[in-house]
Amino acid sequence: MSHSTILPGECLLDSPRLHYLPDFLSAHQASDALTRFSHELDWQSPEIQVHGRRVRIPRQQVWMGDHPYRYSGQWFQPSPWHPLAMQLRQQIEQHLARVQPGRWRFNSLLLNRYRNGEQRMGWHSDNEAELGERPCIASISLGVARPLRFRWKDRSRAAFNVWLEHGSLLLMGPGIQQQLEHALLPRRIDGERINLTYRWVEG
Ligand SMILES: O=C(O)CCC(=O)C(=O)O
Ligand SMILES: [Mn+2]
Repeated sequence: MSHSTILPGECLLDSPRLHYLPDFLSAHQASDALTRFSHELDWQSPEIQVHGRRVRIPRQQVWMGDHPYRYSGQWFQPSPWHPLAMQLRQQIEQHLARVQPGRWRFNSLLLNRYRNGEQRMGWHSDNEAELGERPCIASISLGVARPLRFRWKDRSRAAFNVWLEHGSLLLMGPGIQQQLEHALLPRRIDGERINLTYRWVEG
């Protein structure tokens, strides 16, 4: 049986696996989470080193988890777990345990906040050494829908967009970070969006 028949939602790629569940959270749960995270977290726009220059990231972020995390060559200390972020982590883990026991586990979370369509994240893959050999990442989106653009590193196939809707869950399975890059490009879209990417970081 293929994953797409076990797990509700849309299997966008089978191998490596990219799976999209549009209604992972109810509309009410998603809206409540958007309000709470935008008000209750200490959002920061740190400076990072890009081609030898210090530039402020064009979005806000909060890192939560059990270990320090390296991002764009810089180490970040995690904030304590917000109870709602922990609850959503358990909701994802319980959902995945039913379909793939033992495969998915998360001890860290990067939250990104894009206040408007100008705010963005450039091309990258989440393949830092501390994420392990074949990282699995679960990503919840809240607020205005925006497209996450994917491209193959070897350009063997066409780039494509995945529109990440309010309350959706995107699962990036083993191989996705090795074979593809992704970006949240600027768009003429009004409204705020918050994204939660749950990861496993080796301690
Ligand atoms: O905002 C998004 O959906 C993308 C976030 C992302 O790629 C990341 O946190 O590594
Ligand atoms: Mn990413």
